[in-house]
Amino acid sequence: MTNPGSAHPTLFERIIARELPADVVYEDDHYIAIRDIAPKAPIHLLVIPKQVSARLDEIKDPQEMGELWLTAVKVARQHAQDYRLVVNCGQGGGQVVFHTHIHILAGWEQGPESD
Ligand code: DGP
Repeated sequence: MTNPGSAHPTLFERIIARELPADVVYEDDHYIAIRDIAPKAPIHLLVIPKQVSARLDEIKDPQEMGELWLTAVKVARQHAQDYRLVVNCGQGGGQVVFHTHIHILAGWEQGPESD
C-alpha cells in the first residue's frame, strides 16, 4: 500500500528547488509561500517550511511550530487585512500533498461564505 507520507522529494521540495514552477510570493531561509494552483478563494497561498515534515502534527518543537504560524500570519498580512488559515492533516483531513503547509485564504468581499 502506498504511504502518502513517504513521497520524497515531495512536490513542494521540487518547487523549493525550482525543479517545478510556482508563483512564489515570499521566501526566506526557512519558508516559502506560493500561490495555490487551484485557488479556493480570491487569494489562496500556501506557506511551506523548507524543513520537511509530512503533516503538521509531526512538528514537535514549539519554536518550529511557532515560527511556521508566525510566518503564515506575516505572509497573510502582506496580502490581506482579514484572512483564514487552514491546515489539512492526513487523508481523512483532506490532505493531498504530504509536506506540511498552511493555507492562507482571503480576498472575499463579504467573508468566506460570500462565494
Ligand atoms: P492539501 O489538500 O492541504 O494537501 O493542499 C494541497 C494544495 O496544494 C491544494 O490546494 C492544491 C495545491 N497544489 C497541488 N499541486 C500544486 C502545484 O503543483 N503547484 C501549486 N502551486 N499548488 C499545488
